[in-house]
Amino acid sequence: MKMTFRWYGEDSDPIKLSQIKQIPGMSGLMGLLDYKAAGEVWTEEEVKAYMEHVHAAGLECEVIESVNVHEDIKMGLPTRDEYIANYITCIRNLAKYGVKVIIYNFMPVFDWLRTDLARVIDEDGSNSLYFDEKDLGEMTPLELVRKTAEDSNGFTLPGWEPERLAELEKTLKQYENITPDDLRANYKYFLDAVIPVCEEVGVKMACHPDDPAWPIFGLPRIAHSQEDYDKICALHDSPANTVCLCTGSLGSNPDNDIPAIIRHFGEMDRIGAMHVRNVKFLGHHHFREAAHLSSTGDLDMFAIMKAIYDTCPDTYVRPDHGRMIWGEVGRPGYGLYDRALGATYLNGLWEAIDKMENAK
Ligand SMILES: [Mn+2]
Repeated sequence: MKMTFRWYGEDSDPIKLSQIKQIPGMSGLMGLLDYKAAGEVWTEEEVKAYMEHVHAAGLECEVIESVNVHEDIKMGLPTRDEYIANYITCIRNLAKYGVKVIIYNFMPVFDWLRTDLARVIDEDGSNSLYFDEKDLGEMTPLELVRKTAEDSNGFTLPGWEPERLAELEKTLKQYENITPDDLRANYKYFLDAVIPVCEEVGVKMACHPDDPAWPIFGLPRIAHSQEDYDKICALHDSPANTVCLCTGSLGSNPDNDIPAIIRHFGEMDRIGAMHVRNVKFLGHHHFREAAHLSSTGDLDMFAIMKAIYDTCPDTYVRPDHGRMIWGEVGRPGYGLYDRALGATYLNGLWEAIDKMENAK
């Protein structure tokens, strides 16, 4: 297991690489070039400069997140081939500088969604990301986007880049006639093009789940259960076609047994990376994010780390969204303090599991 940390880059993340380096047991980043729009080429010069900067701080960067798939690819438009060619160039450029895993998603229009980015937790006065479908029911997609932008302390959320949302209504309309099976067919077209390149250059594509783990605004969503991921793995059968198993995203639906799903795909050698965090269920389609510690939420983090240990022990792990604590002001979900606590806790669970297994 390699413990890693999501970082948005020197210009848009208030957290410094030197701070990340001081978190015990941190091997490196799950990095990204956050200024890149979906469909753009990440040039070799840009990737090289980024990697040199990260390495100079004593950190690795073998995992890259958010090489976003252009909407035309998801919708299967004739222009998709040009964007797929750009995607392949990104894969090649990233592989050249040591990237082993690329995390992406195939969610139409929206990346993760919340109805409140700073819900105060009564027990201790911290705040965390929150979702209540009842609140969503009264909001149009456009209103939700506007509210999210206003609430995010001036930072752009992943997948919420203003340029992507300028034509939101048009895009929503285009999706009205696209069924989940259509979306899967478009997904297969994409995988058939990129996975052979990944095999050639030694990169795994890791698909992040829908978040929350059910359809939103009537859009087709195809990555929020074990059955969904079985279908995705079957679209292009290759060890390079893998899952980014995000415990908090899949775990937003209590029907998803997270340790069992990790074991299922871990045994298939189809877990490219793990995002590990906890959620607290508050009702039907109603949850908030919690500290990583098992007892503060509803996921069993020991069972999750044990499933990783048993079935995919060499994978990359990062603490996922954290709460905002100790007065920190930053990007919602991506503060330094609570994620550092999360990483330390997960490393502690790992050490205990490892020592107990070796003492047998
Ligand atoms: Mn995640």
